[in-house]
Amino acid sequence: MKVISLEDVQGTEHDVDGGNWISRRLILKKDGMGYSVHDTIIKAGTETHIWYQNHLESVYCIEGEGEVVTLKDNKVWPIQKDTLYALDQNDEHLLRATTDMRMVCVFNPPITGKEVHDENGVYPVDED
Ligand code: 9YT
Repeated sequence: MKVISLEDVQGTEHDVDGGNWISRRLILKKDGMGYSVHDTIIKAGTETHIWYQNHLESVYCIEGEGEVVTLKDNKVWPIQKDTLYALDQNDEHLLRATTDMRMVCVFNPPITGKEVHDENGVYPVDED
């Protein structure tokens, strides 16, 4: 068994600043769990275009509020503390943070740890 605290990750290469967000990667591909788990802060007032074409992601908001817009239908999904959204269709979306939002994110397949979004809001496929 392992126990990992946020403090263990802060200030390491697995504490990644993506511009609109900061992602602290707690569990990664190297841990062999089949998914990764991140504690992510989305910065207040930001809008981020995201399209994880190679990953499924669940996002559980534990602090703050904002909204997600799914781009295939322009639907607006309010997100607040204690709400989870699941991108089960690899949904292209905009994430807007009204306040700072703290999110627990789970990715399948797991990311390796250092990824930041490319210009299309995508993480690359892991070739291994
Ligand atoms: C909620 C979301 O997708 N934010 C972007 C960062 C990503 N979750 C990550 O790498 O932790």
